[in-house]
Amino acid sequence: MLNKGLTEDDLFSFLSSKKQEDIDHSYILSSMCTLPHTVAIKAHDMFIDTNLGDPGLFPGTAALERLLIERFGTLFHKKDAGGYATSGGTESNIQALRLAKALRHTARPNVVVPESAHFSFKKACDILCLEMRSVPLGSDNRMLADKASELIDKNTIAMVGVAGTTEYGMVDPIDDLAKIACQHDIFLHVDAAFGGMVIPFLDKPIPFDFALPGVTTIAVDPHKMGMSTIPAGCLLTREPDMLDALNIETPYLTVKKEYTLAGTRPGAPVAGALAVLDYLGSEGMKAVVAGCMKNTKRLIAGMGTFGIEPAATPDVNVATFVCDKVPAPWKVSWTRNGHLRIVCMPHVTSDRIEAFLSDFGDMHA
Ligand code: 0PR
Repeated sequence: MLNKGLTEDDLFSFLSSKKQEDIDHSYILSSMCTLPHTVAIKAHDMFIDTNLGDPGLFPGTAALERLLIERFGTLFHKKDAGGYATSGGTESNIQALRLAKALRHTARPNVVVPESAHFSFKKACDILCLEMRSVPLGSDNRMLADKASELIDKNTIAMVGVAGTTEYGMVDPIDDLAKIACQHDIFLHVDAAFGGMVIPFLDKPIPFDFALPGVTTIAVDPHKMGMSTIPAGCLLTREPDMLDALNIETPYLTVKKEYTLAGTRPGAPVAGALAVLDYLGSEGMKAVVAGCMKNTKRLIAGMGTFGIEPAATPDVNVATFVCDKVPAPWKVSWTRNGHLRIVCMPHVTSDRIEAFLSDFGDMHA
């Protein structure tokens, strides 16, 4: 710690020098986060001092959290769904499995998870002492439902399906998984951290939500395609009071029990997330998603003109290619199979796609 504090000028010139070291979003093609919407920033600022960890002190902010859950419940065909605002997909996935474990007692619990699942499930299984059984993918990069079925036994407490996989942007056959979950009477958690704010707004939505009877919980992240400020995730439960199974006593707070993982929780990104949803409405979200999907298709077609093949036909706005090099200073990512991966987020506008294709063409020539 500094002995004598800095002047405000010195402090902020230091901070701005560090900010300049960050990568300009114009060149970020690898992220599932994006620039927050202006209304999210405004709402975030307004609620900057709020803590949902002690909701009795912030009843207005707590009401916004309930509204956010209600908006997603309605979007996911279960208006009275339960849930709460998490810090993102990792916390939602941990809490979903924690809930499954609390509701189903077995001596050696296991969970059946697709090979494509996000690494947060490894953290969840580690923390919760669950055996993780990996289900292989088919040639279309989707989880094989019949293989999942084969891995289920009397110690299986939950199955996971992904609606918008991190690496290839695929939606697992959630309808088939939901039927299997019903047959075996197990929990089905759908990780829609990315796809939950894309799929409902597609021209032809793919079934993935509570409209399917076997779906128990859904993770969705406003801080990805919801253009909120970070950190904003949501965990939704089919039954309104399901999370009560995780309650622990909090004697000296304004509420006497809590089921959340974090204690202190920021209200600001919750206000930011709701602000975007209510400002854009489903018409606005459809326009955002249509733009991202159009850019994804344009990128795939553009790469095709250089003889670069797509590695998958994505359901959502994640494009992958059989390609091993891109020009500087573009920031892309590489899947575990070595494919080039570009996420066409809202900040990746059609102009940025054209600029990338032009630089790629120059390098490729
Ligand atoms: N589930 C899915 C399907 C995800 O894609 C992710 C993260 C998570 C869960 C975990 O979410 P949180 O990171 O919010 O806990 N997907 C991105 C990834 O790992 C996150 C990300 C975002 C990575 C921006 C890099 C980046 O620049 O690729």
